[in-house]
Amino acid sequence: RIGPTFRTSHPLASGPVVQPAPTVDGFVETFLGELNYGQGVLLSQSTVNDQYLALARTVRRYLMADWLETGARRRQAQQKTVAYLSAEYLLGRQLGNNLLATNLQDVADAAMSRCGIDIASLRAQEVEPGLGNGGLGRLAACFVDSLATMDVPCIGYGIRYEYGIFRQTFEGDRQVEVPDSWLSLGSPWEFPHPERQVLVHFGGRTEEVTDENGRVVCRWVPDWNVVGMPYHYMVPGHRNGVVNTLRLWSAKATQAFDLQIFNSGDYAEAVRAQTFAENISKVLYPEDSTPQGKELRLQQQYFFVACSLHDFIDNTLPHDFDLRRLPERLVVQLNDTHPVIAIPELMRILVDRKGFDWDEAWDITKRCFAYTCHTLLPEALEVWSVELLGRLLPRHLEIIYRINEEFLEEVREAFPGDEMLVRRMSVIAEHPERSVRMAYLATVAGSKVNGVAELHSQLLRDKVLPDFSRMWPDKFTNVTNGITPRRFVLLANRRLSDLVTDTIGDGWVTDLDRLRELEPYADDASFRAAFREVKQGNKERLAALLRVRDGLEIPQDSMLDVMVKRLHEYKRQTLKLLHIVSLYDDVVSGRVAAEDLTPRTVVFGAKAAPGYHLAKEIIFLVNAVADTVNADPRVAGRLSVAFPANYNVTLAEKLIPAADLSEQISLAGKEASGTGNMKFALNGALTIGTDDGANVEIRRLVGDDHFFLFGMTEPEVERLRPGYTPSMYYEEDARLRSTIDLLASGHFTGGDRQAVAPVIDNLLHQDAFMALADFRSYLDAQERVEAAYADPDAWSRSAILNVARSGFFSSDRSMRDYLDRIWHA
Ligand code: GL9
Repeated sequence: RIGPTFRTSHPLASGPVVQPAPTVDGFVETFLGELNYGQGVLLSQSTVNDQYLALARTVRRYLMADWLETGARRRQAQQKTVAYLSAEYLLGRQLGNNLLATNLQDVADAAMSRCGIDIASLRAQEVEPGLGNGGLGRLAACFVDSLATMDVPCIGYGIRYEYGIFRQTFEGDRQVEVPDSWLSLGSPWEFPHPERQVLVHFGGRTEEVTDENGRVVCRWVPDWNVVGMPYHYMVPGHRNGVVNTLRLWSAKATQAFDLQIFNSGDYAEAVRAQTFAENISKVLYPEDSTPQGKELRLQQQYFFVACSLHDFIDNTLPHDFDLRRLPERLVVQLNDTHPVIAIPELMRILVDRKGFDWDEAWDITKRCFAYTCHTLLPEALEVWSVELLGRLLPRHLEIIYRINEEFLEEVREAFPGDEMLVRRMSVIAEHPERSVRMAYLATVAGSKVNGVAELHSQLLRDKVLPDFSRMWPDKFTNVTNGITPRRFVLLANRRLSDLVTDTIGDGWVTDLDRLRELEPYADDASFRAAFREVKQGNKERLAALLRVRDGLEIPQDSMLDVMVKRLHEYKRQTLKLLHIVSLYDDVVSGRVAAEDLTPRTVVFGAKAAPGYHLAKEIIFLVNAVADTVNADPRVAGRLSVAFPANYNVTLAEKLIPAADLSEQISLAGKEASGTGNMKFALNGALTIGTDDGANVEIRRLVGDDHFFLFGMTEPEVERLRPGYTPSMYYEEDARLRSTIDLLASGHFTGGDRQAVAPVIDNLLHQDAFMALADFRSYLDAQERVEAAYADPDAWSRSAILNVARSGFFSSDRSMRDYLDRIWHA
């Protein structure tokens, strides 16, 4: 039905793709064309959504020319391509970023005002694609941005979820999840390519058959399938004419389903079967760090991985490509364990479909894959039960068994007589049920395994995969995470960007180390004053937004203290809450006069996984404390708490540039890296943080004097762990006792003690992440913060040095590290 590719020598077929003129006239003409012929409305009849869609499609036209040219150039060049496999991409809004990348911002502003349209209202119309949970998904989005900016051939592969991360609302202070139907008003940035669709199989059984050469080969006889439909997103480099591809797969029922509907007496049942197929890409799992082991999730993983490998091997490489040379043309980066099923899938393609013998296929496979681990929490390492995997992917299970058998032979050779070690290292776990350890499979097959910050990579070697790192010390490496300065400085913080560019030129945007040139200006009083004006402007912008978005009032002239990240016990939002309650307690108990409090506004942003009960209780408590504190005249103008709902990339872009203080207070050894921490430092907030994740590197770079360190170190945590008794801290620290007593009394919950019990009981009797042990040290550090904040000149000097010394955290640098240490592309 789709027909062959057009092959022609017609002169028009070899010319460049013509872009609309990058002038106000050209832009207006294209915009009106899109509005009239694309949307089918007159300007005089158009809604804001019509105008937004037409504007987006106008920008898309400019990008499309570069996308087509980049694709043609890449096909010619035959370079190694990075296939970034990620179940999540937390892209954020596209319009602003794409205008910035194409340098069309001013043209678009002028063009819209010529049409009598306020472009700001169109920007606000965009619903961000929330196709990720948090840091891991946002990291993937930063990485593809950097690779385009560096002109590295990369295809980002993932899933086009129909529903992204849920929209968070609060009802009676409790989180309520609303489905995120982000596609419902139109999705101007994507375009499907049905000619690249892929068939994906599931279920069934395997059998041995004799092939035409008389060899006994294995064959998978699946019993159902779905079609993967690719949707393309353009990933523009920063003003370099490069546009890379993000290829997201959507599941559709195959014709077999249609036929079944046609032939079936039970029409309704047949349609249900169709829905079943399309469920695969229906919704993003909102779990964070605690995989649920659900069958649909494994279906999603295999679905996008199978589509992506097929797409690359059969539709991207030249038709006559010799697959023995695959590692010269492809490197697959596995973003966590979610896409690890790609390893047996590539083996299956090579052995079962392309006729390679096992050893050769294994050699090729090992050279194609590398694996990034993003966690240290043991419960976050994915395992799939053999029962489920065998039922859904019987051939893959066989392949995994054989990989494991040969690997364990290698272990026995390297460490003879150590059967305990063999059992520990086996890809197949026997308890509590027989299951496949995906991180182990990735480590066995991957050419490299990396952690995401120095400390994390070290702990990964020492604690999570110690046997593997002993066997293959050279396999392990570190690449510290990074963030794109385009979105998180240039786009999010126009005021700071202008100040920086006026001072040192604009080279920093693609060479962030040049921010170092700002260092001398930290001692320049007029620069510090300008810097404070930038902060003040960003605070006012935030206040205006929160007023209309959430009906929240945040006082000006107060320290903006921000803790935004997923809600998780290890991140310790409760420690922050205890701090707030202790400040409040100081005033209401009369120990401290309100005038002596440093005026402080604490802003939280956090979603809890819908099934994570304790996290949801913590959200409730934060909201309850916020209500009480904000309504109490005794602390008015001195302490306030804001918890805007539905923290996402769009809100982050407004919050982070306004922050004075960045809260990075996880228990040491638990936060693999963090990336919010980097965004705050680059936007001139000072960090109060533990010795954890990338905080360690931030502190080393910005200097001890410009970072508020507190809490136990990772080894101290491990030493304290046996017999840790949180109630001891309650007994011994009067300030902590008074704080917890006030919380437990029901003061913040209208006298309801029951409502606070889950959080309080957990803190006093479990406290798995040792908030009470670090409480005293945290309060001391907050006092140092207050003392520092009292001297605006010293504070802004520190803030400027944070900016100047954080260039290392550009994701461009992360990408260089991946290229040098892992991809060799
Ligand atoms: C995470 C880690 O927890 C973070 O510390 C790390 O910065 C990011 C990116 O490497 O990866 N791993 C993980 O599962 N999440 C992370 O943020 N969780 C979510 O993305 C929700």
